[in-house]
Amino acid sequence: MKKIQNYINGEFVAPISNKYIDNIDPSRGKVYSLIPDSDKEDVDAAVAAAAAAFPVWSNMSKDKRSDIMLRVSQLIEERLDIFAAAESLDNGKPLSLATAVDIPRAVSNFKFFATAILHYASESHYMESEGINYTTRKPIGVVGCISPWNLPLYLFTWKIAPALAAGNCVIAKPSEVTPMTAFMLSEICAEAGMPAGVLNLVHGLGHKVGDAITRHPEIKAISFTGGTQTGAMIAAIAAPMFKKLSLELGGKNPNIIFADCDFEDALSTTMRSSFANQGQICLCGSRIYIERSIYEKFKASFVEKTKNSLVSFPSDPKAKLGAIVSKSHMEKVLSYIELAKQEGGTILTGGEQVKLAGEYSEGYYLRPTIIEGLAYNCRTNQEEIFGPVVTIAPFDTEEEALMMANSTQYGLAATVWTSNLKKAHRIADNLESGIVWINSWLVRDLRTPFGGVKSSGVGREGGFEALRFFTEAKNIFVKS
Ligand code: TXE
Repeated sequence: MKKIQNYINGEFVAPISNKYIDNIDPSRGKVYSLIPDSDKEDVDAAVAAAAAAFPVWSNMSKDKRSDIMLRVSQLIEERLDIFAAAESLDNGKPLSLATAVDIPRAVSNFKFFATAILHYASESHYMESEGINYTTRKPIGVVGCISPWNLPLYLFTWKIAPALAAGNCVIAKPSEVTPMTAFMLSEICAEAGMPAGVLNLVHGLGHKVGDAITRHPEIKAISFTGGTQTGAMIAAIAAPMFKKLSLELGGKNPNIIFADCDFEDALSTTMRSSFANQGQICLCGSRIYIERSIYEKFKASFVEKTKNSLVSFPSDPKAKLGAIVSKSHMEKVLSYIELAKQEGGTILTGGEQVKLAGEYSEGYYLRPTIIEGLAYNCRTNQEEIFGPVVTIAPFDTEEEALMMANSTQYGLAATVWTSNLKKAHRIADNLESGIVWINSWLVRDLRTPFGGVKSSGVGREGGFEALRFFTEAKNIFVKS
């Protein structure tokens, strides 16, 4: 059985404890590889290597750093099919999705930040008759990147690429649920000529490795994507140590669909925003509010399309939904469906497990689920489910739609569907949300600020925002 190794100081090493954790293929419900069960000692070794490498990497010319990172991007692209197959196996997502979205985005993340750093400039502020201020923005040193299981290589590279481009050395921990493609990336970094110690991967459990990264005094900044509760724990530890923090947390995103929308576009995009990646994307819309005059029509078409969405094994080219990432997560999603029933909801379609035949009979599959008849403020409509489960409800006025949309503790993303430009702007302006898509969903321009408000997080990723996060500003005044 394949054994994943930590990548520390340019070498593949076993965890010091020599203990491993099972890595499960969710499409079959079977162990298929082993992950290092690392401890604080492994993190300490990684930090020592990163600190030693920092002078080399941070003093290397931007051009050279950029070249190495572009080479990483190229090597991932050359192996796109192998990476996509590994991602799909590790996570359970359809192979078609990993091939079209996850791995190409990892390629883009490296390419984008490798070139962004060449354009990153710092400011100067001239003061008439007094002098001039100029600002330098230098890398922080050793930084930590902790990523989740839903878009494994996509989100992992979204963090480490800007950190590396800015000249930092990185201690990275991919999710223990989906570590494979990050491991494969470490093989590529060595091949691309990245100096030893610049990127270090320590695999293992959140409460051990993640916690050790959070607590390590030499790690000065932490970029985290994951659950809101975990984010709160990290903040509680890191804040008194005055670490820089970027937290991209959960969402409970509203889709607001007005009667004057392009119906077919709203419908097909809502299908994607509800069930892409089995609903396990922090940007998925899970509360769908539809103007009453088109409610019944929208509901009928949405339910019909959802019933016809094929749930199948990930390598089935016809699969619209693959496996849920783990047994425990599937059980969590099922428990929310039970809660919805207790809260008075009606399951319009789905609501149950799907049993596939043959080798996939033990896999974790759920039918996409639509629920109606729930109060906007019940738990099902307030808590993040993070699965292929959405609720629908009618609204009568803009004010009512906005009130329901803004009623949760979250504020990550929202979609608004209307052909009325003024209304679109008005709603977007009043949504408590870090991101609003009008007549679209998940259109990503890597230059834009990405992140949420309220319990959806702190700070923004993307473009120069990410480069600013991964650098320290110093202002220097010179008297004239
Ligand atoms: O996330 P965790 P989980 C949400 C979603 C999901 C819930 C839990 O609702 O059901 O979070 O998912 C590491 N110190 N999202 O359990 O635990 C962990 O090892 C430091 C939303 O997978 O937050 C992993 O690498 N690190 C989300 C990473 O944190 C710790 C994506 C995320 O794991 C740690 C995923 C600790 N004490 C889940 N405990 C999104 N917004 O994209 C765990 N980790």
